Amino acid sequence: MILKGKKVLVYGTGLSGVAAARLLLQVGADVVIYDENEEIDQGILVATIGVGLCGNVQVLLGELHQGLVQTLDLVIMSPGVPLDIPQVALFCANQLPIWGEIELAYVLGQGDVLAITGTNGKTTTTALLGEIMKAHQANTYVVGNIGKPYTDIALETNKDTIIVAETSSFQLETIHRFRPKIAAILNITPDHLDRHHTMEAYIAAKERIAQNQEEEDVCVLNYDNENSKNFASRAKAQVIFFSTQEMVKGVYLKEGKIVCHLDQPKILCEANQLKVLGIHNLENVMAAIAMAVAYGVPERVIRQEVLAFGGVAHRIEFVTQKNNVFYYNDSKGTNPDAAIKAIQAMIRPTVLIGGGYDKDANYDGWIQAFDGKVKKLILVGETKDKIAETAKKLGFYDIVMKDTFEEAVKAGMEYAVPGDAVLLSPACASWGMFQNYEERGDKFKELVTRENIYG
Ligand code: UMA
Repeated sequence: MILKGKKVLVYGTGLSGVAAARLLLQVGADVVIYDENEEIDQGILVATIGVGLCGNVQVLLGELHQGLVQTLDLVIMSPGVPLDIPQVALFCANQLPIWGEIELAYVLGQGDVLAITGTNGKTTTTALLGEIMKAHQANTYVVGNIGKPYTDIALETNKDTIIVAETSSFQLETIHRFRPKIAAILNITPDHLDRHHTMEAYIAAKERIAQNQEEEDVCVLNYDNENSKNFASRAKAQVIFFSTQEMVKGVYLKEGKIVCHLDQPKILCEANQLKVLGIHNLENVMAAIAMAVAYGVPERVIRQEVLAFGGVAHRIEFVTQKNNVFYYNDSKGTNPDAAIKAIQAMIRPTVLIGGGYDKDANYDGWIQAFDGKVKKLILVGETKDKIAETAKKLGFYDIVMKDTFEEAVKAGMEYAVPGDAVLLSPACASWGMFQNYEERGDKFKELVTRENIYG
């Protein structure tokens, strides 16, 4: 479809909607940006889109009228907007094509798309694959659900561009022609059922990532996850598996080594050389390796990037190693459930820094998850007394209370001995001490990487 002169409604004024509107204006479309939320500041919205540079946009908030809908040629939906709402029924009744922002970018862009979906691990796999592909070819963009709309860069692409895209089930529901050269379905477990209603519908949305693939394309699947593995029999593309359990055609784990076996088996690296921790991260790494190998990236480049990869910022992120003490930043562990995952991933005696804003959480499960791994708990913030009481009630007494975040980090560094890990995984929000978890994690990284903590 030629979009110049077409009247396009962009549904949603978040990251996705703003980027889609900007792209549409750049290609000469007549754009109406719409949001159900009437409180949105139109001036700020228009300034954010950057209108004037490239054209005019009409902003519409609140109710959507049939009269306007009849004048439209196309609708671009934001991923957070469900498709079973009356407005979408109205678009369908008017036979309007409904695209997502991913479809729009794909249609207007060029290059090879490597796309990743899955219930868990999408962002980590996308980030690592992005690093590998950038090392292989500088003309690489990392986009999608990871937080950078694909439409933001669509017009910068050319036939040699590589696009590494994290794609959510929400985004995949509104693709039509989107065809990744290499796709991966990492795993599918129950999630977002409020939106998709049934597990079947959720699985179908995820599988759409491969619906337009042809025999020359590749689909990477997880042999250890039934819902991912089962797609192999329906995939049109060539299937490559990854597995930590079985020696599959693809990438697998054997005697602690990550082996890549397409034509003949080749050891890529030892699993214990990875900086990222936990079985889930091992799976993410193997998926990224499988995708990169399938694209033809030399093993030397893949190994170099895999071994350098410290994970996604603030999620059990490897920060540094000093005097054989390993520092991890899990500032995104803002609730006990997330913080439990970080402890489970630790493979060394751990000095744990926790505490923060009180969200009225229950810390029993978190303390129970210490499981002999946590040798010292350093507490700070509003919740420190409540957590200390819970810990003592459950028989954990190795607790140090600190007044400031800096003092807590300093104490963590002092208590750790060679062979230990120091983990910031607070199980609480950062408010009260920081604006957000990113600021807290950045402060931790700054303090532990400083030559002299007193400096
Ligand atoms: N809106 C409506 N009606 C609705 C729902 C939303 O009008 O029924 C409006 C809201 O008022 C708001 C706008 O739509 O103004 C928000 O749109 P959005 O929810 O699609 O959010 P964006 O800011 O555009 O961000 C989206 C993704 N959000 C979702 O899928 C919910 C971001 O993924 C993504 O990073 C971004 O596009 C860029 O591609 C976030 C996410 O939570 C991280 N993803 C889910 C997940 O990871 O589990 C799928």
